[in-house]
Amino acid sequence: MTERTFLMVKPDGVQRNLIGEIVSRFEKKGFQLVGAKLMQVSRELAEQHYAEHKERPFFGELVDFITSGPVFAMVWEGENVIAAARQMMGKTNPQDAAPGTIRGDFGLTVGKNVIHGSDSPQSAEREINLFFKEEELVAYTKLMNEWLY
Ligand code: 3AN
Repeated sequence: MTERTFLMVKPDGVQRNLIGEIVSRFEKKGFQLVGAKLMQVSRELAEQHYAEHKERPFFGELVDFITSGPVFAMVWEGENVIAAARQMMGKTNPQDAAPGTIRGDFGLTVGKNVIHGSDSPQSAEREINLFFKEEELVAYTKLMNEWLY
């Protein structure tokens, strides 16, 4: 089923020049980029984005970190992209994330784990709408056979 998901290179990933590497992995997998921007997240947006973690002890840390420098926000489209992107990201704690995953290859600590990705169709829709306006998303057809990716 074709879906859309929200992915974001966090401030540590941007500072460490990992945007290209991360975009490249999703492109090569066969997913399609439909929106992207380098941006500074405001405290208000961060608090909305992480609302479900409001009661967690690390909430303040989360908001401080995601607002500490620019992030690279993206919307990706493709077959089963929400779950597939989570697999490609690896486990939340990079120490548990398998080699070959983004967090397994590039992350060291749970607080600064390089990338965010929506965990369900509901969060994907909510997060896409939080970060992007409809006109910032570009739907287009790739000119290729379906088996050539
Ligand atoms: P994921 O990002 O894999 O969906 P969540 O939703 O459990 O993980 O957590 C959201 C974010 O909160 C994570 N990306 C991580 O940066 C941060 N986080 C999770 N657990 C901890 C923790 N124990 N201490 C500090 N930060 C945490």
